[in-house]
Amino acid sequence: MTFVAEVSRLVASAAQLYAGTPGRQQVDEIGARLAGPLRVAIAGKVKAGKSTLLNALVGEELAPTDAGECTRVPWWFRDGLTYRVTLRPRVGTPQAARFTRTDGALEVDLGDFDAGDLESIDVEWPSRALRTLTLIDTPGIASATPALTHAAERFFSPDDERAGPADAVIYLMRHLHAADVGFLESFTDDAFAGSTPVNTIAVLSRADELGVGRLDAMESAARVAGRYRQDRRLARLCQTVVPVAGLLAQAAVTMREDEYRLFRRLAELPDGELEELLLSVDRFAARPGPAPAAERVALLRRFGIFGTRTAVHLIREGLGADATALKAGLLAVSGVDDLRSLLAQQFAARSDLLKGRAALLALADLVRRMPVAGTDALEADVERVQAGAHELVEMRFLNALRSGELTLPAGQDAEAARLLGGDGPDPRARLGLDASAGDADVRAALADALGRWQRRAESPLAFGPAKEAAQAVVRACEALAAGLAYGLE
Ligand SMILES: Nc1nc2c(ncn2[C@@H]2O[C@H](COP(=O)(O)OP(=O)(O)OP(=O)(O)O)[C@@H](O)[C@H]2O)c(=O)[nH]1
Ligand SMILES: [Mg+2]
Repeated sequence: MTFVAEVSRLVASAAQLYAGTPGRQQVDEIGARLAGPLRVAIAGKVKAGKSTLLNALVGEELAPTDAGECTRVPWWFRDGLTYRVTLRPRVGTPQAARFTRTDGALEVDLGDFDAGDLESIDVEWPSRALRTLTLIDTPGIASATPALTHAAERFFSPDDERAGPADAVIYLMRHLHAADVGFLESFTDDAFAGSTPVNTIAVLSRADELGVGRLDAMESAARVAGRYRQDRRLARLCQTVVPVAGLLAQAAVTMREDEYRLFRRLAELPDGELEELLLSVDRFAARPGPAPAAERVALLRRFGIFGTRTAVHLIREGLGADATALKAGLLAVSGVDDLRSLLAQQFAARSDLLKGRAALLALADLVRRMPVAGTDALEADVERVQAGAHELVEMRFLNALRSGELTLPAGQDAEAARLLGGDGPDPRARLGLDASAGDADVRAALADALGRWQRRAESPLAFGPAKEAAQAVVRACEALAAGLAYGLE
């Protein structure tokens, strides 16, 4: 039985045990969460660019963004059949909310509620991007406004539930700061959510600002992100760190024809004149140039100086022959395409595992808080699955390797981490092969890896955790081989 099927079976027995009791609703919620899309929260300090990045990922300007402190309550964005916004108060029943969408972001009427009264704002929005991932925009941590920090803390570590509401986290930071490390530590602290670096990706956000709007800003940002990846503290806490210019991504994905035309006109200006205009926002607005000043300012506000410069550069290089081409070029430069592939590879591909693990934690928590007849046996079952599921064992070893808690003989760490799914769980990523590698190559590489790790697992010199890790790698290879035999590659 697959891991997720096993977890579903446990949820079904819990539903029977709790029938007719107050615990039943919680079991239903656990079941619904297991069946629904993976829940990914976007977290970080105030003004890290969380809402902007969320919009870029959804492909629409939905979440309000602002230069002032903006997101006061967690906003959930899920795919739905209709457009609907629901307010979930901390006390009392959820209520439908009126909303408008005039110039971009949603404006939600809170009615008689204060933001502080709400646990969350739930937005259902028909969207392809939200079909595989439910995205949650969260208030900033380490805010000067204690109420916001509390709102973020309440979301990530609710007192009544050990498993927090998010299955995975995209953590935004502008520069590495003690508060970021503190937050990631608390999120990845086993004592609370059983969370691990496997479900956290860090983003070096507002990356364009690192280069003060220069064309090579993203290259500077990539170097900084590279340094962060080498930072031991961060390596223990997240999968990887990638630079993203969220503002550019948000603007590019929602680019209009008139904006494209204005970029073309800017691209036709003589070099010196354009550079003069782009020296500062004020100049861009004040000096005469193509199109009315208000239109130019609106463009600059949406794309930023870096985005505007990049758009003009791409057009001049012949990479923006039409709006679609320019959009694709800008999205690639923004880093959001790379982030999207990482999300697919690291989160979506192990969605069942991450959701199943969250469901086990929630079940374990429920049976402890609200024991009823029969929950003793259920608790033991949950523990058995938690301890025995190969997918979870893999994840534990992967985390131990990443955190440096476990070290293997020279040179074996990287291969073990890869085979355990560190670069993504699909067979080619595990075997370190190109995505285009043929089946024969996959089989050959697998046989090779299996033989090598079997010898290591059985070596009389191997003992303790290193031996167990080698056994876990062998088991991972065997699972791959079984998958290939069934044509599941
Ligand atoms: N230059 C630049 N500005 C950005 C970027 N992302 C966001 N911003 C700007 O930064 C400000 C804050 O952006 P938000 O997306 O609202 O940030 P947030 O983290 O959601 O903020 P809070 O909800 O208040 O915590 C806005 O003025 C954005 O336009 C970026 O990639 N580059
Ligand atoms: Mg926000």
